[in-house]
Amino acid sequence: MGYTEEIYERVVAKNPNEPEFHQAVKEVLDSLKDVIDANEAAYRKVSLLERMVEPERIISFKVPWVDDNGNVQVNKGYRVQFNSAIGPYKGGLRFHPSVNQSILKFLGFEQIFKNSLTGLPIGGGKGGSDFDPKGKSDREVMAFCQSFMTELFKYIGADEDVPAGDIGVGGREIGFLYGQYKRITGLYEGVLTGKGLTWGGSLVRTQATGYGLVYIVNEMLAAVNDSLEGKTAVVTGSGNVAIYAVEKATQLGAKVVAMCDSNGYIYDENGINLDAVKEIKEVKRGRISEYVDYVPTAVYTAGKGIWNINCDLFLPCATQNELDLDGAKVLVANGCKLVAEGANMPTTREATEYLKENGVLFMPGKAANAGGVATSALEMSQNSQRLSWTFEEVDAKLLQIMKDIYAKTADAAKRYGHEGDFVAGANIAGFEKVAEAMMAQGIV
Ligand code: NDP
Ligand code: 2IT
Repeated sequence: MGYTEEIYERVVAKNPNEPEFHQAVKEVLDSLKDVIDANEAAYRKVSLLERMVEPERIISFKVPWVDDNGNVQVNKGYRVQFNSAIGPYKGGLRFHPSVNQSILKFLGFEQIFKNSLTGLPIGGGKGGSDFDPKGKSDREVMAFCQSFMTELFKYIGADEDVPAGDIGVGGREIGFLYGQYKRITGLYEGVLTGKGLTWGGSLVRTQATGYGLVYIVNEMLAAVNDSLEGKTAVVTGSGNVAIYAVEKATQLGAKVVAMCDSNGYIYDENGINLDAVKEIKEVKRGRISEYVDYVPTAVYTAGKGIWNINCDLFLPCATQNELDLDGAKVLVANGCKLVAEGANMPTTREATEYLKENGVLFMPGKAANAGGVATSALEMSQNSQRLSWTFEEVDAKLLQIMKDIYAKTADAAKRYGHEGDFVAGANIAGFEKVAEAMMAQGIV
């Protein structure tokens, strides 16, 4: 048995009941096989892989808070500080009822390689809670965030661990979390990213993940002498990543005809009216079904199945494992040319393999959605400098970072004889930098 297979078996044996974590580790280790085999003795000597698959630290804590009826609620809170070889831990906080240790470990593990790909000095981490912000009042969300930070503040800091948003955590939550951090510590520092523009946030951070996704899609198409112009796209989800992916794809000439949330999907043959979606989701915090009140010619379908809509480009931007093999088969049968992951691990392993085998250009999340965390790192730079850059400056840097990620990913795949396999390329390129740093820093 090779070193990568051994490590995978060890991960499964030592971390039972963590299927999402197993899935993320398997994909990375399978991609790294050639790289590891070429350096096996050196890596084994320092147990590089054993150390890489074990989080440096997992903090888990109780989050008690009082709801609007005066009842005490208790949620679980976590921070997974996975790897600090190339910089302070960096990664989002997710508030969703499905959150558990397996999901946060998969996200933290992915974040190590994603953050490496950005070329910026950030390590990998992730955190969150099983708290569900849906249907809660602003006061309840504030009470929860203040209680969450009252525990988390002990473990984070501008040079130590810098959380940000993810599912269920946007500008409102980051505001409440930041206020509490500042009140407890007395520090006005860049300890969170995704902050508001009047209190240390960066222009373009809100748009960054969605814009970055479309920038890398543009690179993928340009490499085959094609472009977004005239393409029909389907974007799943209707949260932060999805909304700004639709905005940029539309600006670059594509027509986005469908979006969804966890209840169902909308189809608008004339192209999504994004102002309506922004009002429903960003202002009213409503459901995507309300879209038909704004555009009566659009069609709402309850339940899953957005992949049944014909498209050239499919951009999953909702959550893990949302696209399975059956969905992938429908996409291929309908002539879909490209899938790029705005979400983290939205495509199951079987679906990913099927898409690649059938000639669909496929960009994995750790490359395709890295624009968000990259712009978070730019926010950290601005906070350290005590300066704010213009929209144009940040956007130009984001564009360049996404071009570099495409180039690194394509190049690493080619170097190891997997030309066009961006899953292999992203994992290899992300791994190389982290491995070099870990080898240099001794047994820590
Ligand atoms: P939001 O909370 O803003 O939006 C999430 C969207 O996905 C909502 O439309 C939500 O629908 C939908 N969704 C969530 N869970 C499910 C589910 N179980 N089934 C179906 N739909 C679901 O989150 P983001 O847009 O920030 O995040 C989306 C994805 O992008 C996540 O995978 C996240 O990890 C990833 N990501 C986010 C980054 C960021 O900067 N925000 C950066 C990189 C990756 P509903 O409202 O019904 O729950
Ligand atoms: O998955 C991700 O990369 C994020 N949720 C963004 C993390 C960040 O620190 O900006």
